[in-house]
Amino acid sequence: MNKYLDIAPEVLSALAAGGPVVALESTIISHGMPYPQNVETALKVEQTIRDAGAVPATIAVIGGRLKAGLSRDEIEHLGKSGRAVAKASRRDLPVLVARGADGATTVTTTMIIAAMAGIKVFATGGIGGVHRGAETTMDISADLEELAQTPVMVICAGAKSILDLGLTLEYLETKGVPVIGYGTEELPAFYTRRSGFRVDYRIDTPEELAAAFRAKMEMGLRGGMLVTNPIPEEYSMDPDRINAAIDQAIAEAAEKGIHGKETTPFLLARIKDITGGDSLASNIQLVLNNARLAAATARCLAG
Ligand code: PSU
Ligand code: MN
Repeated sequence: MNKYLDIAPEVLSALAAGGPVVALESTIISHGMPYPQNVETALKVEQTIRDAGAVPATIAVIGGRLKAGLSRDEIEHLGKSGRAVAKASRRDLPVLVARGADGATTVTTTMIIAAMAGIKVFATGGIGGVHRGAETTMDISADLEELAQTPVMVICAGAKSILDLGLTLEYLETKGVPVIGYGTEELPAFYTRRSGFRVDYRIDTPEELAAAFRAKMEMGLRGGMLVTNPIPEEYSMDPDRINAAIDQAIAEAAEKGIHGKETTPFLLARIKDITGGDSLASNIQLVLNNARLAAATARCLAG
């Protein structure tokens, strides 16, 4: 085992028995949602995974240790600290670990640590991607590069239209990342079920998700797989309303000169404020929905 990695006992025994484990990220806790809903959601997501017969492993960097599986206190600590905790992407891990610091893991670093621990399935809300205007800012999330190189299946609700969804799909195609629609031919756009962009393949069962991922690994093809699972209809938002909020948030970010790793957290927080918390309720539901699919898929991969 990697000398920097701590696997929680429950996670370790599940992995040793070849049982189903689902990784969860922590930037969604510290930077993606406000306190206390972030902590409540993180614990509810863990419970949802347990109820579905798998073991949750929330991932973070705590005191310089890479953690697969957090205690309640550690989740509470990340949730309370919020944006005061470093948002840890691939480039941040060396210094955070050497300093013994804390870090909230993005999709990128959650994939890295999950792969180190031997966890194959990871549930989250949304991934980073190619930002609108990337042709001049070059703002492309490290999440896309990680999907290209690290063997973890990421189950999300698509991506928010804070991103250029068309360019994000082009990038994933270039990097050889399969983009799957769960029960849909269309890429979901996080708060809404539709985006107007097609995914590569529609898959309708956890069994087939597991089979495709197993085939990818057994062929020795590098990288992960992106599963996009539409938000349940009853929680989806009005596209005009959410898109207006997103446009406003992007305009404010440009005005304020927000850039680099601050961009995504700024936009997420503004969208939540502009929509008066309705987007948060949808966000929580889609994460729970992804957790259920991830648990079912992890069980197929284990069985
Ligand atoms: N998009 C969301 N919710 C999130 C994030 C993105 O809808 O919580 C977080 C995830 O942790 C993701 C990270 O990996 O932001 C991407 O940040 P960046 O765009 O700076 O790469
Ligand atoms: Mn970026």
